Amino acid sequence: MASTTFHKRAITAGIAALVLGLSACAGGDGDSTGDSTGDSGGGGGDLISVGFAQVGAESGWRTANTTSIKDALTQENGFDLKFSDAQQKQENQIQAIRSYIAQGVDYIAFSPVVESGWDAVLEEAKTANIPVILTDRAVDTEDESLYVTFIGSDFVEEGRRIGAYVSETLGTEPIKVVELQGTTGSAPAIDRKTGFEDATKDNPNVEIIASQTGNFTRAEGKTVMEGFLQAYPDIDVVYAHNDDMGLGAIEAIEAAGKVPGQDIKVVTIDGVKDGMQALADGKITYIVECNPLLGPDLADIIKTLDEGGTVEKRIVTKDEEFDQEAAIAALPDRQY
Ligand code: GYE
Repeated sequence: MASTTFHKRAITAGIAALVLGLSACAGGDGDSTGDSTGDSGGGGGDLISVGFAQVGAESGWRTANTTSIKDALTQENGFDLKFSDAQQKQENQIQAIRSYIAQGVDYIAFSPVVESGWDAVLEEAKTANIPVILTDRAVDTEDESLYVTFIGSDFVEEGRRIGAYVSETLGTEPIKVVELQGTTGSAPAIDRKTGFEDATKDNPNVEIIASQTGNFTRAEGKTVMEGFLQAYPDIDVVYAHNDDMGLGAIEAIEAAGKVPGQDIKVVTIDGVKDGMQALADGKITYIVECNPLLGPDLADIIKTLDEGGTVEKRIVTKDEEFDQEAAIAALPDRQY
C-alpha cells in the first residue's frame, strides 16, 4: 500500500497544482478543512498533506493531544496539516473525512468519537487510495484493511489497573462505587468499564451502585455526580473514566459539604495537570495515566509509510500510574 501511496501523492500534486488558484484559503492550523499549500504549493517543497479529524475539545487530555499533533505535524517537519474539530459529533467527523478525501490529501488520521458506524466513509478513503491512521480510539469494524494502523493506549488495561487499585486498596471492606462513564459508544468508555468490572468482579466488597455517562466533560461530570449524591447518601468511591469528570465530581462533592479524598474517594484515568494537582492535594486518590502525546509517533508512522515502509497494525502506548506521592514528584516536569 505504501508504494501505491507514494505514486498517488505525486499524481495528486499535479492535480492540486491545477486547482490551487481556486483554493488559496490555506492555513493548516484552523478549523478549516479548506485546501492548503502542501506539496502543491509554489516552492513549498514536497510536504506530506495530512487531514486530521479530531474528536473535539472536551477535556484537558484532548487539548494536550491536539497540541501534540499540531506541534509534530508542522511544515518544518515536512507536513501540511489540515485540522478539524468535530465537537464530539460523529456526523461532523464523517463530513471532515469526506472533505479530506475530496481534497485528495496524502493521509487521513482521526480519533473516532464512537466505535461503530465508520465502514462507509472508510471505504470511500480506501477507494481513493488514501491510507487512514487511527489515533487514540479504535473503530469497530470487521474489515481491518480499512485502516493502516491504530496507535493509542490499551483502555481495557487502564480500567483493569484502576479496578485492581480499588479492589486491593479500598475494597478491603465493603464499598459502594459510582461510575462516571465517558462518551457513550466510545472505545475508552466501553473498555474502561469492561476493565474495571473485570478487575473487581471477584471482590464481593466492591459494589458498583450506579453508572452513568458524563461525556468526558467536567460540567457533565459535576451534574451527574450531583444526581448521584442526591440519590445515594452512602457513596464511598467515584470511578471517573477521565480526570475532567472526576474534577467535576469533586466540585459536586464539596458543594454537598463532603470532603473529597476522605468522605468520598475519587479515582480517575488520564493524568493531566489539573488531575495530578488534585491528586497531589489529596482530592483525587489514584490516577492511571493515559498518554495524550501521540503527535511524534503519528509523524513517524506517516514518514515510514511515505518512504515505503510498513508499521505494526496495533501500536500500544505506555501508561504509568500515580498515587499522591508520585504525583507530587511528577508535577514539576509534567508537560500537560
Ligand atoms: O481519556 C478523555 C478524552 O480518548 C483517551 O478522551 C481519550 C479520552 C480521554 O476526552 O479525557
